Amino acid sequence: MANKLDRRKFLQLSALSTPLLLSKKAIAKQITYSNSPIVISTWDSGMEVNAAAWKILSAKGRALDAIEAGANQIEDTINCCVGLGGNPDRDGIVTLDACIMDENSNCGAVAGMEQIKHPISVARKVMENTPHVLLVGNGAQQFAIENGFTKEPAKLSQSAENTYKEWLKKTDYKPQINIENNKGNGPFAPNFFPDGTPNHDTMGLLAKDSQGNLSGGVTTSGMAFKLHGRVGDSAGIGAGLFVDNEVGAATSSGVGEEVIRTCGTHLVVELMRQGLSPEKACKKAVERIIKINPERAKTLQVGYLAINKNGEYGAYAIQKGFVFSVKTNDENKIHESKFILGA
Ligand code: SD4
Repeated sequence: MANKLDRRKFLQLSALSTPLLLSKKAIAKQITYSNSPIVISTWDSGMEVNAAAWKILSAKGRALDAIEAGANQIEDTINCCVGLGGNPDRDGIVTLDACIMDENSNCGAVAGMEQIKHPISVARKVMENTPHVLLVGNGAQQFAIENGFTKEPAKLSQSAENTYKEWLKKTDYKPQINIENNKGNGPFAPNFFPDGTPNHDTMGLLAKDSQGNLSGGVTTSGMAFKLHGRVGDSAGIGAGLFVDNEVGAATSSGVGEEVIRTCGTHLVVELMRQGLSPEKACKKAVERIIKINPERAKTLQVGYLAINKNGEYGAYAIQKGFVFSVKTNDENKIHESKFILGA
């Protein structure tokens, strides 16, 4: 009898205490993770971008501020693919796309904007100072000037100028979208041009701050030698960037048309919501692109990069060659993304 009672008591007690123990464990895990800031960025150029963002994150600053600082770092650097030194469109004009999103689902973007050095900061102003999400072209530039940004001429980096001149010689005046004619820069870029100039690509970055909040941003001059007026995924919330503070965040690099077609980063975040790890979610989103048109996918590159609420991260690409940079308290390095085709 005594035994029976003891056993019943024990069962009652454990029924009560198990959820308590479990939830304590879960909370402890959350607290550990939420105290650990992290920033991840597309490409190897993300190392310097992460360093700029880390100054803010390590001082317990807000992820959104870290994103802007990181993106500004590369916008200030003369390179082929971001900012005013970036690759021009087929008419030789540099047009910039950028977007930003915070932990409260606030977002802002600019597209096809000319002669403004920091499109990510203009995107942030769109988010904070207007009821809108996206401003384009002259309207975006006008808004930027009204908000204190100065107009300055684009100055192509040496590599952007060289490849544009080469492209003019060989091209049919067609935008380059596939692997065959896009080896010199863009989504199939080697990390360095033959003359040693860094060949950095579209910058997408995601951060979690010490409060556990997520934010993200993308900044780019877009696909090299695109049609004038073409806007890629990098200005598109749900395409080049998506953040859901309950779940995670994702960004993309590569042929924007494929990302837009599949609402790529929104898809990645929704897959994480269903329980997939960042890497598995990125892989499924890449598979979606391939499934839609396997032949076309063979000629294209798209890479996804994602982080979840716990600070776990992952990436996946269609082809070999996509790399990303990670900075946490414990690591500061470049990772190679896994890929599907040609494996
Ligand atoms: C675009 N996604 O304009 C950008 C280009 C890019 O690596 O990411 N290139 O489509």
